[in-house]
Formats: sequence, C-alpha cells, structure tokens
Amino acid sequence: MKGLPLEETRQYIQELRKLFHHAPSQFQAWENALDTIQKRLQENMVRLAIIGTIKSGKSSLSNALLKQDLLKRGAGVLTSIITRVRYGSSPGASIRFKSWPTIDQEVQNAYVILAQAVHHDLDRSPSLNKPEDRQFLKEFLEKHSIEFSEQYENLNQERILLESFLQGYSAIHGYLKDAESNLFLKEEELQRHQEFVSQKEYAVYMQDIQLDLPLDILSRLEISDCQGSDSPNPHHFAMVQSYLAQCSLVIYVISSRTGLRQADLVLLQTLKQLGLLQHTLFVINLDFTEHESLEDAQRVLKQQEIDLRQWVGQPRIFGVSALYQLFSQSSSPRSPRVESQLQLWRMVTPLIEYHQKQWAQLEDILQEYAIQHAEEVIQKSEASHWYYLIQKIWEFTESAHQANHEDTQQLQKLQETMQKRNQELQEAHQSLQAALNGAYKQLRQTVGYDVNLLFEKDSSFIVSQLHQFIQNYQLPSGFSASEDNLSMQTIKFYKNLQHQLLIFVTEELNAPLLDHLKSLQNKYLEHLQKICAPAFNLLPQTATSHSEVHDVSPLLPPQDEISLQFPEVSFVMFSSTLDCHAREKLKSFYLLGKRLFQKKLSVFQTQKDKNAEQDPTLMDQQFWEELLVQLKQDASHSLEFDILNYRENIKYLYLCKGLELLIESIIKQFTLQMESALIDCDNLYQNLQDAQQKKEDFLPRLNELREILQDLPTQTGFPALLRLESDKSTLP
Ligand SMILES: Nc1nc2c(ncn2[C@@H]2O[C@H](COP(=O)(O)OP(=O)(O)OP(=O)(O)O)[C@@H](O)[C@H]2O)c(=O)[nH]1
Ligand SMILES: [Mg+2]
Repeated sequence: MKGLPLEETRQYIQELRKLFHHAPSQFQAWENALDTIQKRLQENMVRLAIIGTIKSGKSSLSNALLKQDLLKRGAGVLTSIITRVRYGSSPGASIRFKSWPTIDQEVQNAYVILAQAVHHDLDRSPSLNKPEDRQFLKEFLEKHSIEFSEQYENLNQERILLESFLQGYSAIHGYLKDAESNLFLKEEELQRHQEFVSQKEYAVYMQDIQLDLPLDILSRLEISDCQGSDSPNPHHFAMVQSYLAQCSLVIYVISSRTGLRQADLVLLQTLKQLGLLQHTLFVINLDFTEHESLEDAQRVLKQQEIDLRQWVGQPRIFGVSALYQLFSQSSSPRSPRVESQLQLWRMVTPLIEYHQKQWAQLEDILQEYAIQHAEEVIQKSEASHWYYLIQKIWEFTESAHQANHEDTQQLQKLQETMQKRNQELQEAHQSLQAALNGAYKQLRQTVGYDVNLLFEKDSSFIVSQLHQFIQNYQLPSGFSASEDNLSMQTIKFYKNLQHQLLIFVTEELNAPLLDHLKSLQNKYLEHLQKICAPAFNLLPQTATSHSEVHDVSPLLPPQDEISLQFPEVSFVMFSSTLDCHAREKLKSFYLLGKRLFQKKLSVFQTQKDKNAEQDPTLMDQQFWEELLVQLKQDASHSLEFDILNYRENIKYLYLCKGLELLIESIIKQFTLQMESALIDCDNLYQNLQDAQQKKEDFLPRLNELREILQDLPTQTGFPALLRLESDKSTLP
C-alpha cells in the first residue's frame, strides 16, 4: 500500500532474517503483523460506487477512470451484477459463484411459478445438480414451450432463468460448491471475465466479480461499477443499496440525453437515507452528438443543477464525455472504428476543451478525497501499529548490538527484563480474552433486544408500513370469476403482490433499515472499543520497562481508543428474504384461492339466482373484493412469518456473526502485536553466540541495518529512532 513504507519494512525484515539464523518465529511474528496492517489498510479503502440508471454510461466512466476498456459496456439488464475493481500487484479477476443451495432455491422458485401455470407436477423440487432433474426440467420446458411463448408472456423472466441455468450447467458446474466459490483468472485470461458478465447462461450462476489491477488510482480507491438502479428486477437495486451502505464516495452518472428521470428519484432518495448525498459527485455524461454548441451543453448542465438542488444544497456537477475520455486516453491500442469515431468528434464537437477541463477537475477531486480519507485512516490506527512494529524491530537490533558489547551481568539484566515483559503481555492477553468473552455474551442479549424492537409489531416503522402496504394493495385488473383459469389467476395475484411488495420494500424500507443497522453496529463498536482500550494501552507501556534498561526512543502515547471496523459479513436484504419459499407460498395461495373460490362460487350462484335483477358485474366485483380480503389476510400471515425469519437472521447470521468475527479479529490483532513485541530471548543469545564466531561479518552488517532502520520512520513524518546511549562510543 502507498503511504506507509510497508514493502521496505518487509524487505528489511528479510535482510535481518539472513543475519539471525536462529529466530524464525520472531521474524514470522513481524511479517504477520505487517500482513495484518496491509490487509486492514486494504479494507479501509475509500469505496467508490459508480451508480445511475440503465445505460447512463456507468461502465464507460469506470473504464475511463481505469484508462482501459475492461468492463463490459452495454452489459444488459438480465445479467446485472456489481463489478468491484481493487488494487492488486498483478492483474487478475476473481469470479464469485452462488452456492448450490442458492441456485436450487432460484431454480425451484422459477419452476413452481411455471409449473403452476401449466398444471404440472407441483410437488417436485428439482435440483440442478441431479441429472434426472435437469432432464426433467429440460423436458418440461420443451413440452410447454409454445404455451410459454404464446400464452404466458408474463412468465418470461422465470422461463429465461431456467433455460439459462440449464444451458450454462455443463460449463459452470465444476466451479460450484455448497458454499459460495471463486474462480480466479490470471493476467492473460483477464478479458475472459467479460464472457461471464455478458452471457446470461454464465451470469445466472454468479454472485459478483472482483478485478485486481496494478493501477495508481486504485491504491486508495476501490471502484465499483454497479448495475442500473432501474432494472425491472428489484433485487438488482437491492444489491446496489447494500453495496452503497458500505461506500464512502459515490459517482452518480446521468446521461445528458435524458437528464434526471423518474427512476432517479428513487436512487436519490436512497442516497439521502444513507447519508451519502454530501459524498456524491454528479457526472453528466455528455453525448457529443447531442449538443451542437457549448452553450447548449451548459444549458443542460444548468438544468441538471437546478433539479439536483432540490436534493443537495450545492451539488458537485461535472460535464464530461465518458466515452471520449475512454477512447482518447485508453492504454490499449485503438481499433479503426474507435479511431475514426475520435477523429469525427475532434472535427465536429465544440465540447472537447470543456470536457478536458472538467475531467481534470473530476480526477483531482477524486484524488483529494481518497488521500484525505487514507490519511484519516492511517492516522487513526495503522500508522501507529506500523510505528509500534518498527520500534519492536529496533529494540531487537539494539538489544543484539548491545548484547554484543556488554558484560554478562548486563546481559542477564536485559534477559530478565524481557522475560518480565513477556509475562505481562501474556497476562494482558488472557484478561483481554476474558473481557471480550463476557462482552460478547452481553452483546448477544443487547442485539436480541435491539432487533426485536426494530421489528416489534406495534412500534416498528417496518412492520406497520408493511401491513399498511398489504391493506392498500389492489388487485391488478383482469380478474374474472371462472374456475378454469383459477390457477393462472392465482399466479397472477401471487406474482403481482410479490412484485409490488418487493418494489415497496426495496424503495421504501431497505435504505432506512440499512441505516438503522449501521447505527446499531456503531453502538456495538463503541462498546467494544472501550473494553479493549486498556489491554492495547498496555502494549506500549510494557516496553517502558525495557527503555529503563536502555535509552531507546519513547514509544507512542497510549491511545484513548483503538480503531475498529465492523467486519464484512454478507448481508441479506429484506427483499431477498421475501422471495424464499415461493413454492410453499404459491401453493398455499392456490389452495386458499381454490377453497374460497368453491365456497364463494356456490354462494354467489345462489345469490345470483335469487337476485336476478341485481347487476352481475357488481356482484362479480363484490366476490373479488371478498376474496381479496381473505387473500390479504393470508398474505399478512405469510409476511409475518417472513419478518420473523428475517429478524432472526439479522440477529444471528448478521449482527452476532459480525461481532464474533470482530472479537476474533481484535484478539488476533492483539496477539500479533504482542508477538511482535515479545523478544525471543533464547534464540537471540543463540544467534549472538553464533555471530561471535564470525564477528567480522556480523557487526558491520548489523550496523548497516541499524542505520537504515533508524531513518525509516522519518519517511512518514515520525521522528527518527534513537540510538542507545552506550552505542555512541562504538560508532566511527
Ligand atoms: N453515443 C454515445 N454512446 C454512449 C455514450 N456513453 C456510453 N455510450 C454507449 O452506450 C452503451 C451503454 O453504456 P455503458 O457505459 O455500458 O452504460 P451503463 O450505464 O454501464 O449501462 P448498464 O450497465 O447496461 O446499465 C455502450 O454501448 C456505450 O458505448 C455517449 O456519450 N454517447
Ligand atoms: Mg454497465
């Protein structure tokens, strides 16, 4: 990572290792500590989400920032996933596949909807991994292909999904496991990731994708190209929302052709609810062919500014052409088509100069934001971890140097001090573990209480809004009371209700829920921070006993708090939970509908016979209204079950799981710091004895290394390390 000289530190440890053959565990401990710092810096990246509606130019803009045409442009709606791009020392892609249980759930949900429409075997739960079930699905789709394409157009989504799963099976199944799994593509295969994104028979199997590139811009930023927020599938938007919840910076792409549209309002609302509007840069993607003059483009930009002002006081707006930037600055060779497009633009458009200025500003502001954030993070914790490590290495080299000069009495004193310190640290480790165990037990209860409150029937905004939604739900038009189409009507009802509910939940509830969970996480983090602080503060203190023996540089003052981050636990959105158990739900809707239908139909018939003069359409309407009341009751009941299920998942699979991982990582961090602080006395002396025999080589090299280490901290603004007093005489 840039910022701290971590690579130099690693090389330094390796050099030192060559000199001391007998202390492998000591060096391993330092290397582990370095790895952790590196990993934590990586996790503390500025996450930049590139969002906007479909085809606004998000992928073109991401590519322009990366200076290469790498991410699939015009990826299409069906295959929407998020592509994360991170720093990596060599280029590569990691494709994450869904787990078998997730795939089977999707297959079964799609199957049951199709099967119900054509009165097929509803009790079957086909599993894609079984050859006989694949054959069964294949025959099922073939048998009803005409019905599906001619009569049941509204079931297209399910049909295409099943077909894609079947088509992609032979190529993909080797990668799949019971848990999510990864496929890594190395440098020369990198472009292949586009196949996975753009071909729906592969894309249906994918969870998400991460690219690693050795680019400067990524040293502080993780860039994510998100799918269009207005995809007809509400789950796509839910994925964007859950990614946004982890982001600290957003680029919002708006096409100059369309400006802000209805679909943008929902996205803006989400940004507002997640508190991200102040951290959003708006890019108006200028289509050069649309604007004849600079004035025209500026007029469009002005209008966008007026519209956006309703959302954010001073929107930061940039008018650029993502495609021009990409084509003109791409590091890869240009195709003849791209070359002629560029030439044409250069001849006809009056916007190039304006674009260039705006682009430069956009890049500057991104840099500035990333550096500022990185500094905040570094200052907050990692720099002090690194400095602490450096001081430990320094103490080791100084002790080795000293031991080489001093008499046995001094050596013994040094050894005793080190042993005492080792013991103190072991004790601190034990008490930290005990304190965290206790805290975890208590926090589990708090989580239970907090989450129950969030979903409590009478007080929760979530539950009350959901019930309100069901109450206000209206049947879609086109229902009629005849028994022969009951099955299709039930599906229609189920699909419509489910779809409306999904949209409602993603648009109205997901964002406030995420925001609420974030504040719960922060509350737990603060609590744990207080618990850990004493043990972590002990780390620098234990060293003071050593500085009493030798005048080494003063260590960092104790920190009031250590910086903790809630770990990345995969979060299931409420909207996804609603899609589970489609088979059971649909069946129960169907049975309920059938039962009511038969009962009502006979009542209806007798009433109709008795009141021959009453308007039949009115009675028909009355029948559906009564049926609707019953169906709503059933839907409410099933929703309550979903809420309960989701509530428990949030508690145990998300928050408690996160806390468990967090506590694990705190202990690990402490252990690592402790291990890097422990000086392996026995090995040190064995090393020194060894070195005595080849003194001529050893001492000069050790002195060289001490020189290098002494100044390493000054690169980051820390003071140089202080030499041992007694050393002065031995220096030339
Ligand atoms: N003419 C023209 N085409 C553009 C412009 N910007 C992007 N495109 C093209 O429009 C198509 C969609 O652009 P993308 O960058 O893929 O847009 P997106 O927002 O990522 O689209 P989705 O991911 O499908 O939502 C691609 O074929 C681009 O090459 C532009 O300013 N002018
Ligand atoms: Mg795209």
